[in-house]
Amino acid sequence: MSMRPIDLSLRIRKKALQLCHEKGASHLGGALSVADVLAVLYGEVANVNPKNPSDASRDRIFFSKGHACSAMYAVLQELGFYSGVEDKFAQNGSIFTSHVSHMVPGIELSTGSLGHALPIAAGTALAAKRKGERWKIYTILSDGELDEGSNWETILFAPHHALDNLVVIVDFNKIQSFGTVAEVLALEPLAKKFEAFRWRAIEIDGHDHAAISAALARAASASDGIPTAIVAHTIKGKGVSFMENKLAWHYKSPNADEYRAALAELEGV
Ligand SMILES: Cc1ncc(C[n+]2csc(CCOP(=O)(O)OP(=O)(O)O)c2C)c(N)n1
Ligand SMILES: [Mg+2]
Repeated sequence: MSMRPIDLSLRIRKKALQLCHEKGASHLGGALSVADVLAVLYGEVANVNPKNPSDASRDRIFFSKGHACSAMYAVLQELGFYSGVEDKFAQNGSIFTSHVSHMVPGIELSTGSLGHALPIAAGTALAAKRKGERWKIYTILSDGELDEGSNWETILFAPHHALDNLVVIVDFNKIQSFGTVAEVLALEPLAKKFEAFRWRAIEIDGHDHAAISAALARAASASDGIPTAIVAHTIKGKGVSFMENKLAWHYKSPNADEYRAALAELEGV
């Protein structure tokens, strides 16, 4: 794949905004925080094929924070996996459900009940190792979902099985649904926790495309038996000043005025 991440991230943000506005959907803040990670991963790094989404040699990308589906549906449409998501999103009978669905081409796993993708990703990574496969397994987690014990079981499991083909990216935007991560259940020092569990931890600014790219390159070249965790420091609502770091934009859907103002800001007009 190659689409310039700088263009792709803007297109993801605009499409996520549009989907949430037009269909009255939630979880825009977490879609905006993960847009740059998705833009670099899909635009520059991942081996995925829109013409053959189930190609056996593809990289597997598990989007665990399934509530932020607007960003995922946007990036896959930009890559050409399908068209017309604007009409179908969040409609009765549509495959474009308001948490990601595996019925959608390019989505590996239906998620939304937090804490499920990493265990499945690790099992996939173990199977790939045993079969001598060279493709990679990426899992995008939210920070709030690290409250789920299933993740920590898997964080223990992966280095034990030398799963250096497994890459976790944590969208560390510091906010969950009803409060900050620090208030609800503190995670820091998160990178040190991964290291204590024998992971390679790389801490980056999750909006810096060069940093995301370098971290993913380092993860992809690993052959030392150590899984990689990229702790991506991000801002919930990134790109729209009145949404940034605001808890309300976890659930709020932009009304017409908010949509216009947000779009104008993203377009720099
Ligand atoms: C198992 C489970 N419990 C509760 C929820 C309800 N819920 C939806 S989003 C969310 C947390 C949102 O915060 P975070 O996980 O940090 O996501 P992000 O900030 O990336 O949007 C919760 C608790 C859920 N989806 N799954
Ligand atoms: Mg969060």
